[in-house]
Amino acid sequence: MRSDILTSGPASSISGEYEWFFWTMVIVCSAVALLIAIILIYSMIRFHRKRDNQMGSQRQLNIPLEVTWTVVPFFAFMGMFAYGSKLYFDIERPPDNAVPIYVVGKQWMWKLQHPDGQREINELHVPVNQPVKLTMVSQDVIHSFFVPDFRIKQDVLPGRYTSIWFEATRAGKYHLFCAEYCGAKHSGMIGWIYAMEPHDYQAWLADGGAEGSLAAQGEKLFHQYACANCHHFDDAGRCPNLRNLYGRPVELNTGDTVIADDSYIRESILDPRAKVVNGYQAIMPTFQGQLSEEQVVDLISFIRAIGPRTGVEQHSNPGTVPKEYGSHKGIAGPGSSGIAGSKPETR
Ligand code: HEC
Ligand SMILES: [Cu+2]
Repeated sequence: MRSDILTSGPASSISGEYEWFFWTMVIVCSAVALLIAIILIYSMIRFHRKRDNQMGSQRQLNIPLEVTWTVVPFFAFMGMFAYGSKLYFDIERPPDNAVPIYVVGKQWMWKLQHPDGQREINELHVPVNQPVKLTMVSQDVIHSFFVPDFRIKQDVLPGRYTSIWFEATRAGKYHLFCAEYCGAKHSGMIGWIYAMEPHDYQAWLADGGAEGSLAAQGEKLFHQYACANCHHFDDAGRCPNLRNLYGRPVELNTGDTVIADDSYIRESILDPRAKVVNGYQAIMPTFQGQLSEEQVVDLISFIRAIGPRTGVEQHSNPGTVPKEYGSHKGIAGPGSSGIAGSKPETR
Protein backbone atom coordinates (compact mmCIF):
# COMPACT_ATOMS: atom_id res chain seq x y z
CA MET A 1 0.00 0.00 0.00
CA ARG A 2 1.32 3.45 -0.90
CA SER A 3 1.51 6.11 1.77
CA ASP A 4 0.57 8.99 -0.52
CA ILE A 5 -2.87 7.74 -1.44
CA LEU A 6 -5.83 8.80 0.66
CA THR A 7 -6.95 5.80 2.65
CA SER A 8 -9.91 5.37 4.92
CA GLY A 9 -11.31 2.89 7.38
CA PRO A 10 -9.96 1.74 10.72
CA ALA A 11 -6.17 1.57 10.57
CA SER A 12 -4.64 1.49 14.03
CA SER A 13 -3.83 -1.21 16.55
CA ILE A 14 -6.78 -0.30 18.77
CA SER A 15 -9.30 0.43 16.03
CA GLY A 16 -10.40 -3.20 15.58
CA GLU A 17 -11.33 -3.67 19.22
CA TYR A 18 -12.77 -0.18 19.32
CA GLU A 19 -15.04 -0.91 16.35
CA TRP A 20 -16.11 -4.24 17.73
CA PHE A 21 -16.96 -2.75 21.11
CA PHE A 22 -18.75 0.25 19.65
CA TRP A 23 -20.99 -1.87 17.44
CA THR A 24 -21.62 -4.38 20.24
CA MET A 25 -22.86 -1.54 22.42
CA VAL A 26 -24.99 -0.09 19.65
CA ILE A 27 -26.56 -3.49 18.95
CA VAL A 28 -27.09 -4.48 22.60
CA CYS A 29 -28.57 -1.09 23.53
CA SER A 30 -30.79 -1.02 20.44
CA ALA A 31 -31.99 -4.57 21.14
CA VAL A 32 -32.86 -3.69 24.74
CA ALA A 33 -34.66 -0.50 23.69
CA LEU A 34 -36.53 -2.40 20.98
CA LEU A 35 -37.57 -5.16 23.39
CA ILE A 36 -38.92 -2.62 25.87
CA ALA A 37 -40.80 -0.79 23.10
CA ILE A 38 -42.37 -4.02 21.83
CA ILE A 39 -43.51 -5.11 25.31
CA LEU A 40 -44.85 -1.62 25.94
CA ILE A 41 -46.90 -1.47 22.75
CA TYR A 42 -48.12 -5.05 23.17
CA SER A 43 -49.25 -4.32 26.73
CA MET A 44 -51.02 -1.13 25.70
CA ILE A 45 -53.08 -3.04 23.15
CA ARG A 46 -53.56 -6.26 25.08
CA PHE A 47 -54.45 -4.74 28.45
CA HIS A 48 -56.19 -1.47 27.63
CA ARG A 49 -59.56 -0.69 29.28
CA LYS A 50 -62.35 -2.17 27.18
CA ARG A 51 -65.43 -1.08 29.11
CA ASP A 52 -66.05 2.20 30.97
CA ASN A 53 -66.70 0.47 34.28
CA GLN A 54 -63.73 -1.96 34.03
CA MET A 55 -61.44 -2.01 37.07
CA GLY A 56 -57.70 -2.64 36.90
CA SER A 57 -56.43 -5.78 38.60
CA GLN A 58 -53.24 -5.94 40.64
CA ARG A 59 -51.21 -9.05 39.73
CA GLN A 60 -49.15 -10.82 42.35
CA LEU A 61 -45.48 -9.91 42.40
CA ASN A 62 -43.47 -12.34 40.23
CA ILE A 63 -40.16 -12.58 42.10
CA PRO A 64 -38.19 -14.79 39.64
CA LEU A 65 -39.15 -12.51 36.76
CA GLU A 66 -38.20 -9.33 38.65
CA VAL A 67 -34.85 -10.81 39.68
CA THR A 68 -34.05 -12.00 36.17
CA TRP A 69 -34.69 -8.74 34.43
CA THR A 70 -32.67 -6.87 37.04
CA VAL A 71 -29.69 -9.19 37.34
CA VAL A 72 -29.19 -10.07 33.67
CA PRO A 73 -28.99 -6.46 32.40
CA PHE A 74 -26.88 -5.54 35.45
CA PHE A 75 -24.18 -8.04 34.57
CA ALA A 76 -24.45 -7.37 30.86
CA PHE A 77 -23.91 -3.65 31.33
CA MET A 78 -21.23 -4.05 34.01
CA GLY A 79 -19.43 -6.34 31.54
CA MET A 80 -19.53 -3.59 28.94
CA PHE A 81 -18.28 -1.14 31.51
CA ALA A 82 -15.35 -3.43 32.43
CA TYR A 83 -14.42 -3.99 28.80
CA GLY A 84 -14.76 -0.27 28.06
CA SER A 85 -12.43 0.54 30.96
CA LYS A 86 -9.83 -1.94 29.74
CA LEU A 87 -9.99 -0.40 26.28
CA TYR A 88 -9.77 3.09 27.74
CA PHE A 89 -6.56 2.22 29.60
CA ASP A 90 -5.10 0.61 26.48
CA ILE A 91 -5.82 3.83 24.60
CA GLU A 92 -4.47 6.05 27.38
CA ARG A 93 -1.23 4.24 28.21
CA PRO A 94 1.49 4.46 25.59
CA PRO A 95 3.76 1.41 25.25
CA ASP A 96 7.32 1.98 26.48
CA ASN A 97 8.86 1.70 23.05
CA ALA A 98 6.72 4.44 21.47
CA VAL A 99 8.50 7.00 19.28
CA PRO A 100 8.10 10.38 21.00
CA ILE A 101 6.68 13.10 18.76
CA TYR A 102 5.94 16.60 20.03
CA VAL A 103 2.92 18.50 18.77
CA VAL A 104 2.29 22.22 19.15
CA GLY A 105 -1.14 23.43 18.12
CA LYS A 106 -1.73 27.09 17.29
CA GLN A 107 -4.32 29.08 15.40
CA TRP A 108 -4.51 27.51 12.83
CA MET A 109 -1.92 24.86 12.27
CA TRP A 110 -0.28 21.78 13.68
CA LYS A 111 3.46 21.86 14.23
CA LEU A 112 5.00 18.44 14.71
CA GLN A 113 8.55 17.62 15.73
CA HIS A 114 10.44 14.35 15.47
CA PRO A 115 13.20 13.50 17.95
CA ASP A 116 15.81 13.73 15.19
CA GLY A 117 14.79 17.29 14.43
CA GLN A 118 12.49 16.90 11.43
CA ARG A 119 9.76 19.49 11.73
CA GLU A 120 6.49 19.25 9.92
CA ILE A 121 3.49 21.52 9.52
CA ASN A 122 0.07 19.90 9.18
CA GLU A 123 1.72 16.65 8.15
CA LEU A 124 3.08 13.78 10.16
CA HIS A 125 5.09 10.90 8.75
CA VAL A 126 5.18 7.77 10.88
CA PRO A 127 6.19 4.16 10.36
CA VAL A 128 3.55 1.43 10.39
CA ASN A 129 3.51 -1.20 13.14
CA GLN A 130 5.40 1.06 15.50
CA PRO A 131 3.73 2.84 18.42
CA VAL A 132 4.00 6.63 18.33
CA LYS A 133 3.41 8.79 21.37
CA LEU A 134 2.30 12.38 20.86
CA THR A 135 3.02 14.91 23.60
CA MET A 136 0.91 17.93 22.79
CA VAL A 137 0.50 21.52 23.92
CA SER A 138 -1.24 24.56 22.52
CA GLN A 139 0.27 27.99 22.02
CA ASP A 140 -3.08 29.75 22.28
CA VAL A 141 -6.57 28.28 22.64
CA ILE A 142 -7.85 24.73 23.08
CA HIS A 143 -7.48 22.53 20.02
CA SER A 144 -8.15 18.83 19.61
CA PHE A 145 -6.04 16.32 17.71
CA PHE A 146 -8.36 13.99 15.86
CA VAL A 147 -7.44 11.17 13.50
CA PRO A 148 -10.73 9.42 12.78
CA ASP A 149 -9.23 6.36 11.07
CA PHE A 150 -6.98 5.69 14.06
CA ARG A 151 -9.92 6.21 16.44
CA ILE A 152 -7.99 8.73 18.51
CA LYS A 153 -8.98 12.20 19.67
CA GLN A 154 -7.36 14.25 22.40
CA ASP A 155 -7.72 17.87 23.52
CA VAL A 156 -4.61 20.01 23.12
CA LEU A 157 -4.48 22.57 25.92
CA PRO A 158 -2.56 25.79 26.48
CA GLY A 159 -0.15 25.58 29.42
CA ARG A 160 -0.29 21.84 29.89
CA TYR A 161 0.88 18.71 28.12
CA THR A 162 -1.61 16.09 27.10
CA SER A 163 -0.67 12.95 25.28
CA ILE A 164 -2.09 10.21 23.12
CA TRP A 165 -0.56 7.32 21.22
CA PHE A 166 -1.35 5.18 18.22
CA GLU A 167 0.13 2.46 16.11
CA ALA A 168 -0.78 2.59 12.45
CA THR A 169 -1.39 -0.85 10.99
CA ARG A 170 -1.84 -0.02 7.32
CA ALA A 171 0.33 2.22 5.17
CA GLY A 172 -1.64 5.11 3.75
CA LYS A 173 -2.58 8.76 3.98
CA TYR A 174 -5.09 9.63 6.69
CA HIS A 175 -7.06 12.72 7.65
CA LEU A 176 -6.02 14.82 10.63
CA PHE A 177 -8.55 17.30 11.98
CA CYS A 178 -8.81 19.86 14.72
CA ALA A 179 -11.95 18.81 16.56
CA GLU A 180 -12.39 21.77 18.89
CA TYR A 181 -13.74 25.03 17.51
CA CYS A 182 -10.74 27.34 17.81
CA GLY A 183 -11.54 30.48 15.85
CA ALA A 184 -12.26 31.79 12.38
CA LYS A 185 -10.08 29.36 10.44
CA HIS A 186 -10.76 26.32 12.60
CA SER A 187 -12.04 24.40 9.60
CA GLY A 188 -8.72 24.98 7.88
CA MET A 189 -6.75 23.43 10.73
CA ILE A 190 -6.46 20.10 8.98
CA GLY A 191 -3.64 17.90 7.85
CA TRP A 192 -2.45 14.45 6.91
CA ILE A 193 -0.86 11.51 8.65
CA TYR A 194 1.34 9.46 6.35
CA ALA A 195 1.80 5.93 7.64
CA MET A 196 4.79 4.50 5.80
CA GLU A 197 6.45 1.12 5.41
CA PRO A 198 9.59 1.09 7.59
CA HIS A 199 12.04 1.40 4.69
CA ASP A 200 10.10 4.31 3.18
CA TYR A 201 10.06 5.94 6.59
CA GLN A 202 13.82 5.55 6.99
CA ALA A 203 14.29 7.14 3.59
CA TRP A 204 11.99 9.98 4.55
CA LEU A 205 13.86 10.53 7.83
CA ALA A 206 17.18 10.65 6.06
CA ASP A 207 15.81 13.47 3.93
CA GLY A 208 14.95 15.94 6.66
CA GLY A 209 16.19 17.23 9.97
CA ALA A 210 17.93 20.37 8.82
CA GLU A 211 18.64 21.82 12.23
CA GLY A 212 19.88 18.73 14.02
CA SER A 213 18.13 16.68 16.67
CA LEU A 214 15.82 18.30 19.19
CA ALA A 215 18.29 17.37 21.92
CA ALA A 216 21.15 19.09 20.09
CA GLN A 217 19.03 22.22 19.68
CA GLY A 218 18.08 21.99 23.33
CA GLU A 219 21.73 21.85 24.24
CA LYS A 220 22.33 25.12 22.36
CA LEU A 221 19.42 26.76 24.18
CA PHE A 222 20.74 25.43 27.46
CA HIS A 223 23.83 27.56 26.96
CA GLN A 224 22.11 30.47 25.23
CA TYR A 225 19.63 30.93 28.09
CA ALA A 226 22.34 30.52 30.70
CA CYS A 227 20.83 27.42 32.26
CA ALA A 228 24.38 26.07 32.18
CA ASN A 229 25.59 28.84 34.47
CA CYS A 230 23.54 27.44 37.31
CA HIS A 231 23.02 23.80 36.40
CA HIS A 232 26.40 22.11 36.37
CA PHE A 233 26.78 18.46 35.61
CA ASP A 234 28.14 17.53 38.98
CA ASP A 235 26.48 17.43 42.37
CA ALA A 236 28.52 20.24 43.90
CA GLY A 237 26.57 23.36 42.86
CA ARG A 238 23.66 25.26 44.32
CA CYS A 239 21.43 23.91 41.60
CA PRO A 240 20.26 20.38 40.86
CA ASN A 241 22.29 18.26 38.48
CA LEU A 242 19.99 17.63 35.53
CA ARG A 243 21.81 14.55 34.33
CA ASN A 244 19.82 11.40 35.01
CA LEU A 245 16.81 13.49 36.01
CA TYR A 246 14.43 12.39 33.26
CA GLY A 247 11.88 9.84 34.36
CA ARG A 248 13.25 9.66 37.91
CA PRO A 249 11.42 10.54 41.13
CA VAL A 250 12.24 13.99 42.57
CA GLU A 251 11.76 14.88 46.21
CA LEU A 252 10.20 18.33 46.72
CA ASN A 253 10.53 20.70 49.69
CA THR A 254 6.93 19.89 50.58
CA GLY A 255 7.90 16.27 51.21
CA ASP A 256 6.02 15.06 48.13
CA THR A 257 7.69 13.09 45.40
CA VAL A 258 7.01 13.63 41.71
CA ILE A 259 8.25 11.85 38.61
CA ALA A 260 10.37 14.08 36.38
CA ASP A 261 8.32 13.59 33.22
CA ASP A 262 7.79 16.04 30.37
CA SER A 263 5.09 17.96 32.27
CA TYR A 264 7.21 18.34 35.39
CA ILE A 265 10.25 19.57 33.46
CA ARG A 266 8.15 21.98 31.44
CA GLU A 267 6.69 23.39 34.64
CA SER A 268 10.15 23.59 36.25
CA ILE A 269 11.28 25.82 33.39
CA LEU A 270 8.20 28.02 33.01
CA ASP A 271 7.04 28.18 36.62
CA PRO A 272 10.02 27.11 38.78
CA ARG A 273 8.34 28.10 42.02
CA ALA A 274 5.41 25.76 41.56
CA LYS A 275 7.53 22.81 42.72
CA VAL A 276 10.86 23.42 44.44
CA VAL A 277 13.35 20.58 44.72
CA ASN A 278 14.10 19.56 48.30
CA GLY A 279 17.34 21.08 49.61
CA TYR A 280 17.48 23.92 47.06
CA GLN A 281 16.53 27.60 47.17
CA ALA A 282 13.85 28.85 44.79
CA ILE A 283 16.30 31.09 42.94
CA MET A 284 15.61 29.90 39.43
CA PRO A 285 14.08 32.68 37.29
CA THR A 286 11.00 31.92 35.25
CA PHE A 287 11.42 31.53 31.51
CA GLN A 288 7.74 32.16 30.85
CA GLY A 289 7.41 34.40 27.82
CA GLN A 290 11.06 33.96 26.83
CA LEU A 291 10.88 30.47 25.42
CA SER A 292 8.41 29.24 22.84
CA GLU A 293 6.71 25.90 23.36
CA GLU A 294 9.02 24.44 20.71
CA GLN A 295 12.08 25.66 22.56
CA VAL A 296 10.78 24.14 25.78
CA VAL A 297 10.37 20.87 23.88
CA ASP A 298 14.00 21.15 22.72
CA LEU A 299 15.19 21.67 26.30
CA ILE A 300 13.15 18.72 27.52
CA SER A 301 14.61 16.58 24.73
CA PHE A 302 18.08 17.60 25.82
CA ILE A 303 17.37 16.75 29.46
CA ARG A 304 15.89 13.47 28.31
CA ALA A 305 18.97 12.72 26.22
CA ILE A 306 21.31 13.19 29.16
CA GLY A 307 18.97 11.17 31.33
CA PRO A 308 18.99 7.47 32.05
CA ARG A 309 18.11 5.27 29.12
CA THR A 310 14.51 4.41 29.65
CA GLY A 311 12.58 1.96 27.56
CA VAL A 312 11.82 4.90 25.31
CA GLU A 313 14.24 4.64 22.46
CA GLN A 314 14.62 7.48 20.05
CA HIS A 315 14.37 5.56 16.86
CA SER A 316 16.11 5.98 13.56
CA ASN A 317 19.54 7.50 13.18
CA PRO A 318 22.05 6.90 15.93
CA GLY A 319 23.70 9.83 17.58
CA THR A 320 20.75 11.84 18.83
CA VAL A 321 22.52 12.46 22.11
CA PRO A 322 24.61 15.62 22.31
CA LYS A 323 28.26 14.72 22.41
CA GLU A 324 29.52 16.34 25.58
CA TYR A 325 26.95 14.84 27.85
CA GLY A 326 25.80 11.50 26.67
CA SER A 327 27.52 8.26 26.04
CA HIS A 328 26.88 8.42 22.32
CA LYS A 329 29.04 10.25 19.87
CA GLY A 330 28.22 13.12 17.59
CA ILE A 331 25.42 15.62 17.36
CA ALA A 332 22.81 14.15 15.13
CA GLY A 333 20.84 15.40 12.25
CA PRO A 334 21.24 14.57 8.63
CA GLY A 335 22.07 17.92 7.15
CA SER A 336 19.68 18.61 4.34
CA SER A 337 17.76 21.82 4.11
CA GLY A 338 14.08 21.51 4.68
CA ILE A 339 11.41 18.93 4.83
CA ALA A 340 9.92 17.69 1.65
CA GLY A 341 6.29 18.55 1.34
CA SER A 342 6.00 20.79 4.37
CA LYS A 343 4.62 24.24 3.95
CA PRO A 344 6.73 27.00 5.45
CA GLU A 345 5.41 28.30 8.71
CA THR A 346 3.54 31.59 8.64
CA ARG A 347 3.05 33.57 11.78
C1 HEC B 1 19.79 31.25 38.68
C2 HEC B 1 20.14 29.87 38.51
C3 HEC B 1 19.27 29.02 37.57
C4 HEC B 1 19.07 29.20 36.23
C5 HEC B 1 19.57 30.30 35.32
C6 HEC B 1 18.26 28.08 35.80
N1 HEC B 1 17.98 27.27 36.86
FE1 HEC B 1 16.90 25.55 36.82
N2 HEC B 1 16.95 25.44 38.81
C7 HEC B 1 17.69 26.25 39.64
C8 HEC B 1 17.48 25.84 41.02
C9 HEC B 1 18.11 26.49 42.25
C10 HEC B 1 16.61 24.74 40.99
C11 HEC B 1 16.08 23.95 42.18
C12 HEC B 1 15.00 24.71 42.90
C13 HEC B 1 13.69 24.68 42.15
O1 HEC B 1 13.15 23.59 41.92
O2 HEC B 1 13.20 25.76 41.77
C14 HEC B 1 16.29 24.51 39.58
C15 HEC B 1 15.47 23.51 39.12
C16 HEC B 1 15.37 23.13 37.79
C17 HEC B 1 14.73 21.93 37.33
C18 HEC B 1 14.11 20.85 38.18
C19 HEC B 1 15.28 19.98 38.61
C20 HEC B 1 14.97 18.78 39.45
O3 HEC B 1 15.94 18.15 39.91
O4 HEC B 1 13.82 18.45 39.65
C21 HEC B 1 14.83 21.92 35.96
C22 HEC B 1 14.32 20.87 35.00
C23 HEC B 1 15.53 23.12 35.59
N3 HEC B 1 15.84 23.84 36.72
C24 HEC B 1 15.82 23.47 34.28
C25 HEC B 1 16.39 24.68 33.93
C26 HEC B 1 16.54 25.15 32.58
C27 HEC B 1 16.14 24.34 31.34
C28 HEC B 1 17.09 26.39 32.63
C29 HEC B 1 17.38 27.33 31.47
C30 HEC B 1 16.27 27.62 30.58
C31 HEC B 1 17.32 26.70 34.03
N4 HEC B 1 16.88 25.64 34.79
C32 HEC B 1 17.89 27.86 34.49
C33 HEC B 1 18.47 27.30 39.24
C34 HEC B 1 18.56 27.81 37.96
CU1 LIG C 1 -7.81 24.13 16.39
